Amino acid sequence: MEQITQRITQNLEHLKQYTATPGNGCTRLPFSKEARSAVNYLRDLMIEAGLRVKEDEAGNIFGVLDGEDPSLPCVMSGSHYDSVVHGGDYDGIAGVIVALETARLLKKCGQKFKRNFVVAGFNDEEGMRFGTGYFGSGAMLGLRTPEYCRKFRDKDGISIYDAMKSYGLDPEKVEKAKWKDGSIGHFIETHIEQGPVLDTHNIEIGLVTGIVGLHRYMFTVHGRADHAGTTPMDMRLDAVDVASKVISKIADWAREKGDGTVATVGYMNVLPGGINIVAEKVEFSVDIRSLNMANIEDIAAKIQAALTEETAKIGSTFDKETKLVIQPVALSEKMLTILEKSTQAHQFSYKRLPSGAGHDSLEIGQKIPTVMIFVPSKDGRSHTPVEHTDYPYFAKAAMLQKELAEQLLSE
Ligand code: HGY
Ligand code: MN
Ligand code: MN
Repeated sequence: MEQITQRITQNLEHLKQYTATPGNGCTRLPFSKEARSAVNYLRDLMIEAGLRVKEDEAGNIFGVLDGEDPSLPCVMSGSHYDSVVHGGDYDGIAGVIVALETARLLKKCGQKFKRNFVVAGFNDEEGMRFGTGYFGSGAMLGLRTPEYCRKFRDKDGISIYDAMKSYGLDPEKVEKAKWKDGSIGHFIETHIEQGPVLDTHNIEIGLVTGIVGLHRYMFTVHGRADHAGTTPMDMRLDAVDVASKVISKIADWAREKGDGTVATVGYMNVLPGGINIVAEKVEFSVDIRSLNMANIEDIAAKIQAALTEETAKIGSTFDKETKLVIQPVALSEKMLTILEKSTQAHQFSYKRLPSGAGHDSLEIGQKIPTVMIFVPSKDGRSHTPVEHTDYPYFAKAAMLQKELAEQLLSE
């Protein structure tokens, strides 16, 4: 356990430097130089671990521990290497390192398994830059096309397509990232919980039963720029007045569901943004999540109706860009049961729980038997520089992953 903890610590401590905001959290956006540096380091680690390395046309990196029969569906484990802005040092990337450690432990068994074990480092799970999400894991499933890459832009108007080209990838070939149907038999992901449950109850391991569904939108409310002093209140087309009337209701619409449904306005932009100018435009994001898709659809419909009503009152309009719609997913009971037995044998404290965060497992679990292991987030904090998890928890997850993988690889 000591040695495992030490290797994981060393790798994650090294990765902390690959951020665009040193001293203010991890900012490792897709197709950035920080992403490139992190992938280069992952490549070195995979080679050092004796894995066969390949990078695909979507910016994903894979390390393969070859089995006897590579034609059999593989066992894959991993997570994402990108981050949010000013995020933590463990979200995603820790799962890639735990998967790599799993490969090291499997290799140390000294036997050749029937199937390949594949370590995956996915690109752009967060959707932080383009508002979308699960770009790399979606590409692996054949869900990303050149048209998709052209459609979504970041705040500077740069499309995924152009960002890929500047990174040295050919977006016209993004569909080549698709793995053959049936070639991935099982997917395992370790991730920090990013919530308070494990830490509050002093529990070491979370066995994730399911992951929430999500809707993500970017709304634009149109108004008219006017002088803030001379324009009478009843003559204004004030985009902030309209947007704020609707935004102020969204959190309560989620609370009213009373079942863990959440809704967040994380991004707002007022244009032209002058202290003495009536707002011409307001852009704002909405992220709605629930294990019950009907709740999400209901809140989305309420937002649409409220914006229609409020803009009509002042004779203006609004636009809605749908960034992401994904169903909730139930994770593999077969793999959960195997993990549960291992966890009990090691006498690790554990709890079954759902995930309020989306993950690559949310995308992959739509099609492939998938399981997630959570480790505690200190004070339940994440997507912030204070995000922290004690390293021994990652070692325990790696030990559990290795035992699960051993069983699945020998089937
Ligand atoms: O937003 C999320 O749930 C995850 O961190 N991508
Ligand atoms: Mn995240
Ligand atoms: Mn994550």
